[in-house]
Amino acid sequence: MNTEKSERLYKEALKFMPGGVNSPVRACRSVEKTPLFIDRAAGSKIYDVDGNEYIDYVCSWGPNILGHGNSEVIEAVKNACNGGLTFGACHKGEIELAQLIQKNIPSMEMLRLVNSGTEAVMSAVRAARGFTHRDKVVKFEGCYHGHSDGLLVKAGSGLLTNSIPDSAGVPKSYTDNTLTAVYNDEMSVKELFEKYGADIACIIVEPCAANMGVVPPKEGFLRFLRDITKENGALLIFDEVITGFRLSLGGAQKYYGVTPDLTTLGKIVGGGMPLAVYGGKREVMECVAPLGSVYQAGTLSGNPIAVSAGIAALKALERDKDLYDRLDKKAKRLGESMKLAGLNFNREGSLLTVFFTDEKVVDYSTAKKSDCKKFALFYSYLLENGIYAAPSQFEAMFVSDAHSDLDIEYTCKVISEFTL
Ligand code: HOZ
Repeated sequence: MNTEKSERLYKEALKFMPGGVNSPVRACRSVEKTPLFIDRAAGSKIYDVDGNEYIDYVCSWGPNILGHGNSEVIEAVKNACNGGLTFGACHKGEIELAQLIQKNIPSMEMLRLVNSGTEAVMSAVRAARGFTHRDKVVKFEGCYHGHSDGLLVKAGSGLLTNSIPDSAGVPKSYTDNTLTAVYNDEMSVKELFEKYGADIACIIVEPCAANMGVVPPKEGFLRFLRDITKENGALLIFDEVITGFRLSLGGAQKYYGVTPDLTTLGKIVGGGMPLAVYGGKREVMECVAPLGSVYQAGTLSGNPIAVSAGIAALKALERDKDLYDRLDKKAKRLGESMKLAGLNFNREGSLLTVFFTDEKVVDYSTAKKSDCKKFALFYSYLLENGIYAAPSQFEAMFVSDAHSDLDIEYTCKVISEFTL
């Protein structure tokens, strides 16, 4: 595989950006590789600047559920561009997108459009605190909720990948109100509520964790979180930045049948453009300015181009009644090939992660037992065989509707022949 041009560009990039990248995992350090520089992508494929073609299971870390460059999304974006790139003012598309979201995720009775998952989560937590007049937030070890100060505690994703325990630059006082519990462990949550119950504003959780690798919730875990928050006057926030419109059209809350008070969305909802959302119970959202005293704002919020992409993507998902079944079948096939190769993996819907530990991965500590050196070998093997996966043990493989049967069967063959 010739990657000369990528290597040259990376050297150049290193002069300007920390680690040569704009998001740490992309630096490929944990898999000891030079990042590939991408030239273009179409459908299920991604092409680097050296002309190598790969079947893409990163899908831009989730948004591309329809594959790259879906024609309806592209068309919508082109049309929107003709009308101007940003208004910083109200427009009709915002209402259309809000309606589409609410129709499919009815718990989002009122919502706000923002620009990134980090911003959505930060704002949702602020709304929860404002509504409850309480300060403490419960999060789970290994769950990643973006990079806002208060939530960078035992977070997954890039921090786990790069072995960064907690971020420097976050004053201790900023995380004093962040309590951590163990994912899938009810007792650890009960203990926090026994000790701090009256001060806990909310629990925030990835309903299916996907930033310590994919770790589905145990039967009854989300229901338990729903009950304990209700009993204690706290709110339940589902961070559905990854699972929203991914596990089902109604997100993880529909998939698992548990309704949170607040939800955050990102990735798919923007159709590949920077757009995210937070929302939920009307009475909570009415605390947000200008109705209430919880402040949150943004120049590019509701950006017309991003909104048009989101509308087109959601309409395409909504129209295609078999799409989620198809995704599930494809991911199931990939899982079968992993089984055939004797690999330990977790799968939920179209999200998968292979772990290199004999133990079942159910939380942060079992995820961390995975041998990252072995993962790096798996990653390189896939890449050499034209398969592009996330360069991190602690991220997910994403299946898209653009993956053809041929793509899947080829990938299955490659995976099933993997040996260490
Ligand atoms: N937090 C993202 C994955 N869960 C990282 C995305 C990126 O590096 O682009």
